[in-house]
Amino acid sequence: MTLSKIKGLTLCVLMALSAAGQALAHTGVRDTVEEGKASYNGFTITHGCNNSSEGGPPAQQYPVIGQAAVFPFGDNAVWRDEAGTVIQVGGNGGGTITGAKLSLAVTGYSDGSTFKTTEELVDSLGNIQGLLYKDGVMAPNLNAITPFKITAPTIANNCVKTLKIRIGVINYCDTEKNAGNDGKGSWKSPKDDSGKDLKIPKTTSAASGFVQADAANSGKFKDIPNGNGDNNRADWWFTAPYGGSSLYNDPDLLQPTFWTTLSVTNKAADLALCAGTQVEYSVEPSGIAFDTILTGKNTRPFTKGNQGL
Ligand SMILES: [Cu+2]
Repeated sequence: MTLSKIKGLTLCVLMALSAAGQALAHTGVRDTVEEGKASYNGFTITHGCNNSSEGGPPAQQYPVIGQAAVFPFGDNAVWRDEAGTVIQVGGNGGGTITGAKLSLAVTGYSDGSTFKTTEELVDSLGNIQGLLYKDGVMAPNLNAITPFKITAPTIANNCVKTLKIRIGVINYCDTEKNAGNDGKGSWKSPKDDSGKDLKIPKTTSAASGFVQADAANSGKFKDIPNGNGDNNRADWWFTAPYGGSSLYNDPDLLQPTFWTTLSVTNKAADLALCAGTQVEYSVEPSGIAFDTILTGKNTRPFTKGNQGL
């Protein structure tokens, strides 16, 4: 575990403690889905971006200014059993689902409440494998949902009670950054799609006198000439991609175990037919999926170049 991840965890623990009754949460998926059903769903953004120097205590949170997601699909789907052992790459996960290959029929919503623009990221055959949300900002002390639609596969294996669909999600915290230039240069206040500064609701408390520091006087987050700290360009909500990734391999940003996860549940009637032990399987996008869908070009303006993002 790296300093930056300890740092990030500390922020989450602090937040969980300060918000009574609220579970410790990273970016997740709003609703579980029953097998075979379509779901108008969304990613849950439960806190803003961290801002601190390497190894230092979290200073305050900064706005999430965009998000990208890559879903498992077809030949890029890595199927795992409950122990995490890979069952199959591509195909139907050794008979886990009824279809020949995984296709979630991912669709973006045209109505973005937090981020004005949603783009569908497609492969060379036009299949939607990812989504990019941009042109907006989430005030760091609020929460947000970024919408998407999928259709859950039908589970063929009656002993699989839950199929955990892991999605590679990135919350962006800065623009034109990569592993090489993160921590250098200034942090620029978020802009809308016409280049105007975005107004961000302030968090204040008359009782305690708390005022979100950077937005205190203007209602806008001001540029920070010395940046927002190293490893704070984005929050990655996935572990090292299977098969390796040439774009997403920064140990400072990769999670030790966490994935943003959509749970697909099997029907009770199907589970009643299981003669053995009920298990949870998972499926995730491979390194190839990350490298071909969340390319530098597809993740502008948050990234720069096409290596070490
Ligand atoms: Cu978190």
